[in-house]
Amino acid sequence: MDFDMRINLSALALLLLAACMASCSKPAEEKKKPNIIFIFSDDHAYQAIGAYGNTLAKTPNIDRIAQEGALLKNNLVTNSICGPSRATLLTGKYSHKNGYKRNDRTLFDVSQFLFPRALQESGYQTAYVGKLHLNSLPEGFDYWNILPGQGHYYNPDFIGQTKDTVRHEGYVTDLITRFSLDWLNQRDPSRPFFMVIGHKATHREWQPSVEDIGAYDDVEFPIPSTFYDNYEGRLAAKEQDMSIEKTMRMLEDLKVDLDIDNAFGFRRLGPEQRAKLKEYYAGVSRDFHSRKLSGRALTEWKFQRYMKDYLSTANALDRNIGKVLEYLKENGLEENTVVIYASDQGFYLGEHGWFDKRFIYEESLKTPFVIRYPGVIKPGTIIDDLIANIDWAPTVLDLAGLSAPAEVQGKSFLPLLTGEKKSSEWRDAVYYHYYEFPQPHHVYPHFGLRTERYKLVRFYGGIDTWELYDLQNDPQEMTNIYGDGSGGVIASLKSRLKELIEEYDDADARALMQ
Ligand code: SGN
Ligand code: CA
Repeated sequence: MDFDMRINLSALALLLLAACMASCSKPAEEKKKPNIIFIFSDDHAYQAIGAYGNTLAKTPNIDRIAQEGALLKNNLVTNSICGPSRATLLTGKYSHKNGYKRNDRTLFDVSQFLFPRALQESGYQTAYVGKLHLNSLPEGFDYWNILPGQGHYYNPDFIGQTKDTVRHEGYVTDLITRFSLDWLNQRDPSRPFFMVIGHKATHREWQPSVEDIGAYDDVEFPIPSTFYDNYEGRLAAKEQDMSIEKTMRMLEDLKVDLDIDNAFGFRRLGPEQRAKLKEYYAGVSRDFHSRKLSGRALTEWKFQRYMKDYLSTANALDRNIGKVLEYLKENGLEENTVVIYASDQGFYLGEHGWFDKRFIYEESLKTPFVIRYPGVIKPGTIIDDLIANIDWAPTVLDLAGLSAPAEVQGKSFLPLLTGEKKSSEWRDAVYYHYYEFPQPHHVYPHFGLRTERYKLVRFYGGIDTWELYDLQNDPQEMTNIYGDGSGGVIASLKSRLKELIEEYDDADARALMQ
């Protein structure tokens, strides 16, 4: 072989190598990292979403995420309340491990492992916009702009990175979306991003955007079959203070005879918009007085009004999710951006006669979760497995090609979403522990577990009761069969419960099980 030929051969080899580097399949970690948007609402019940079976609610954009991706049917929270759910989102740990058990003055410990920080360290740009509700400022985010505490619906204040509290004109759901898209516009397009869009909607007191008032006025909502529950055999359920009949307030919640000009939230509005809401609720009040209702008719009227304001508030939420989806499409980001929509917990829409959350019962234990990742998650995927909110952090890390440290208590369900893992390889039970008592809503602390078929619960802190439900025969949890000779089932569920208490190292529950 002469010299020239040798040079040509090496040049050819180099060319082949270069071509392969450009087109041969790359190892997984070299694949382009996806952008991830986690849209996180507040108190938005799965029963209020079209994709979860509600035929009256208008949620086309949430439904679209589900149709184009996956819907989790059993996405359970581990402590059904706002701050604790957010602390679990950020840490992948139970409340007793991340230190945030209640919505009180606890300062969330930001020195612990927070998954957005791990994303940052791996090159992601990160942002948090909207409701955080953790008494601490965001950590692990390059950009943030948050609501103080619960925030306001109309002309809300935001705390930005200069730590100043600034009032912005507009409706909270629109503003949160606008700030999120503004940040996307100025990001570095050469690096992937992760963003939490944290909504206030649909939290009490359900104050809709002016453009959505009256959106459900023509709808008569079906009364849930458990609406007149008498709580027999369930002491904690009997002693709660979260019923539509007794707890829901005519003034602040239902806006009957509410002095809109001076009322909390509404008084922040400018005169023009305030006048529109004033007129609308004056009509509601007139209608109410003309009916002269009492007893069940009164409670049912309250339920109808509750549903109307709740779903009208959710309309802006869904519309704004649509704006985010549209933005991704217009900017060529649709293919490589994972979009997640979830709520911090479930909520009662009249089931058991209630609003609010807290209980381990199905409506507040389960929260909606839909996710779209084109090319990776098959459209129309339905996941029945028992997912818990401790799994959200490790799943997002997995999407970014990162693994969670040992202290994270959840596990990634990405393999379930892609079909790489079968249900039989997943967990058989989710552990739950709720603490906040007595205020607000007087729900006794409790812990327990939910398996595919059963739910075993122990209430404590003033009462000491056990409850057992067979969800196959009693999906609405109306009959506590704990005292009914279900001995074998109880023994095996209690032993599984003890195992979970050990696995998650819950000292308070361990002491109560002695
Ligand atoms: C407020 C509400 C309660 C609600 C908590 C917690 N009362 O206190 O009804 O349970 O927030 O909600 S209100 O009169 O202020 O509306 S959470 O979603 O933040 O956990
Ligand atoms: Ca909440």
